[in-house]
Amino acid sequence: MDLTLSDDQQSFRAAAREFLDREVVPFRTEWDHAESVDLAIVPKLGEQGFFGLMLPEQYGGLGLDLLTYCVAMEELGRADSAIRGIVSVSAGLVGKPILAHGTDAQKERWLPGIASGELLGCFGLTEPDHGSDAAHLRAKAVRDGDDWLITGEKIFITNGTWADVCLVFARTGGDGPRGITAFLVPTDSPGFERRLVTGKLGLRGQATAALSLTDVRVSADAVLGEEGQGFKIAMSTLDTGRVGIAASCTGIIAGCLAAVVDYTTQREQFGKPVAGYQLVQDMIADISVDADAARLLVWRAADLAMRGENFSIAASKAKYFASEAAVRAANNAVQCFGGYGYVDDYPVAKYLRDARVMTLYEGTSQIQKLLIGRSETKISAFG
Ligand code: COS
Repeated sequence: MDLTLSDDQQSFRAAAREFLDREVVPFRTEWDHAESVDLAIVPKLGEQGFFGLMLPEQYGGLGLDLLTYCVAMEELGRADSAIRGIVSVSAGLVGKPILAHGTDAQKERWLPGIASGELLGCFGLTEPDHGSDAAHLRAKAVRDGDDWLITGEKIFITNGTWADVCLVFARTGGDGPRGITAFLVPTDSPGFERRLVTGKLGLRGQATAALSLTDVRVSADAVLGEEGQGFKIAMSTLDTGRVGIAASCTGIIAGCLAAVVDYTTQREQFGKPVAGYQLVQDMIADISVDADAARLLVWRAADLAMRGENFSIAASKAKYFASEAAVRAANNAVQCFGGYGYVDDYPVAKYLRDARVMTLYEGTSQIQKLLIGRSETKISAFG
């Protein structure tokens, strides 16, 4: 594993940072207060290549690798996690499984729009009564001639009210993971209702929704992959999703480090910069080590994936460590800023609020630990 980025990857990072510093960073607080980003940013993110980064050129993508995607996620996480979520859900949780499991017709229909940002996707797995226990979800799809009728409830769906297509996981067979099928459902289908979830602690700029499907009719060509393979599609999609979350957490930690170094080397108390106090350097050192360790776990997982090896557990380790570290780093950053860290004049309060969800979604820290524990012991603690 090469621990340095290639020239192309470094150029991509520089261009991404320059774009985000210009188009996102100056507006992130305003969007956070408004509880919505300005959606005019979406096609600009598309033009910059964020949505199509890993999609092939034939669909309007850049055809780049997972490590470069992680670099993009890190930069997006540093700039604004709300924007990162819009990109990673549409590109990573919808575009990527369509590319991996879709028919040519499905790819032609959805991928060019996803790559340009003209279309947004959302990922309909979590239900009100089935979060961690996704294998027992209850949304149901029944056959009606050649069509399917889908009925069920989904919750905490990023991009939910904005998305054009929802990757819906619904039960088509018996209980458990083997009875689940994935469907690509246009969100303007009759019977597809969505409601904004408001009052979130963080990620306020992105739309999070509750979805309600009542006899939503889709034709047979809406099935993604094979019938009964939906859970595997969801889990393998989340493997890469978790690497992306971990990368974006690395961005939060790196952003905290930059903000803290900048502030504490200028802010004076008792006649000298607060960075000169050992107790402050103690916190800065912890943030710095967390940034390096999180990034290395992300790159290790990406490297395994790019070499075609199983990377599920490496993804869980990266996601578990980086998300916990992001919360820790943001909390330390607020401490270094004192009272100024508690208000929106500096980025660290938002980093802390945005970081908090990272240990919850795409699999809680506890789920990641149980996956790691099962892999080590060969004993499942689930169920
Ligand atoms: N890639 C491909 N297939 C996978 C997989 C992966 N990463 N993980 C599991 N599978 C397959 C298994 O191989 C198994 O296949 P077979 O039926 O052929 O044996 C099947 O899926 C069931 O797997 P498993 O037995 O591991 O399922 P469990 O119900 O024990 O555990 C957990 C599943 C709890 C790990 C899973 O439900 C999970 O990750 N939950 C968290 C969900 C989540 O992240 N939600 C957030 C949604 S996005 S905000």
